[in-house]
Amino acid sequence: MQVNPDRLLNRISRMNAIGALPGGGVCRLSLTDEDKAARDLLAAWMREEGLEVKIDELGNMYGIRQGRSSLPAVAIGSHLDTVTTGGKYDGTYGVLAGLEVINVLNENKVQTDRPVALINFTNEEGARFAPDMMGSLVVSKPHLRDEIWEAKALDSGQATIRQELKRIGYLGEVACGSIPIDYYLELHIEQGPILEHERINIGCVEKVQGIYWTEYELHGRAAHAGTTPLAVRKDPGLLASSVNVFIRQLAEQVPGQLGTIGLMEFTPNVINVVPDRVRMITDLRNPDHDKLHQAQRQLDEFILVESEKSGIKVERTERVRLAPVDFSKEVVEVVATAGGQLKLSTRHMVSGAGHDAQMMAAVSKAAMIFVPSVGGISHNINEHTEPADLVNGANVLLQAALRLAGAV
Ligand code: HGY
Ligand code: MN
Ligand code: MN
Repeated sequence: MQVNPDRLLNRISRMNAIGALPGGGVCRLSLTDEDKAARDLLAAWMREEGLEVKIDELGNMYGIRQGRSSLPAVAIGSHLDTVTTGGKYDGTYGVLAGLEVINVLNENKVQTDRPVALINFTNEEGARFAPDMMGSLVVSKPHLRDEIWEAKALDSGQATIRQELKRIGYLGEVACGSIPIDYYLELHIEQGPILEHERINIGCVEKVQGIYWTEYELHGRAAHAGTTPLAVRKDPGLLASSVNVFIRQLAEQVPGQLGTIGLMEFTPNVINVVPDRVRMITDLRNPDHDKLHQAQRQLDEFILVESEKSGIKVERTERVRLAPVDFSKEVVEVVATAGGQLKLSTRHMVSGAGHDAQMMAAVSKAAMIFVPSVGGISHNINEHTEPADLVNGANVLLQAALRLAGAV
């Protein structure tokens, strides 16, 4: 039993017509009209496959294929939302490969012991609303529902999650975390250079590194660029730039450490005005939690000292605090075995990117399957994975799902 390559690739390109960017790539920010259109298309495909479609309170979408027993499900999930410079495969590939697996089960009239549930999680990217992996976070921690409902968009619109879910018709009634799931599989592009560099077909992901997002509002004093002597300036732009340099030095000094500032907004953002305010969100990552915590502490210490020196007032908000997560050894081995049986080369690895699987690992036995990314590029409209690799990954997903669901 194999997946149908044309059907999988056609669905991916049909889905990527939604939010398509000129020159390739996709922009489907969470809970926008593009996200709604993608959700509606997936729901139609789920129904075509005879799945029972459920929507929970965070808008997570479930397509459930009944099994012979009422044991907790084997879930296959990922996300349809993208970053603003999204590629064709980040998230979309995993959701539609999961749909393809269900399509193959149906056309071969396979009865599984366990139900199989296809999931599209809300706001995995965190590009419009923080935190990222939001929908799966609330599935793993339902008590966070009300707080997350009130999360405001990072853009000027400031719409809340609940308002936007209602607006696009995906404020579901099913309680987050109420659908019983024992196993969770996520197929994803690696988004890094390792598999391509080592010419390996399949990554058996056993861990996801920790992620800390911290928002800083730096308040200085707007001033004339031409008349204000350096000594009297309170320039938050200068402080923000020194923070960026500090984060890179930290990353170079601390083993396994990465640091990025992808969001930095100047106000009033005018050529000849020393900025009044800078808003930035730092992204620190490390597979070692102690080192990550230490790096964050050093960063905060640096900002405190430098801001006091320059008379800048700092407002600090913790947006994401995710410890590294180990996946289920049992499920990782199911993935590795499936890859081997398909005569594909495999290697165990750590994920640099965050994924819904790291949330689902708290409430189910979870693991991920990676396929190579050309040039290791992602969160970039030039993201690419070869069709043969896309098909390999989907076939490993199919075999792993059959094994976990107890195909008869
Ligand atoms: O931030 C991440 O790693 C993921 O793409 N949300
Ligand atoms: Mn992703
Ligand atoms: Mn992503």
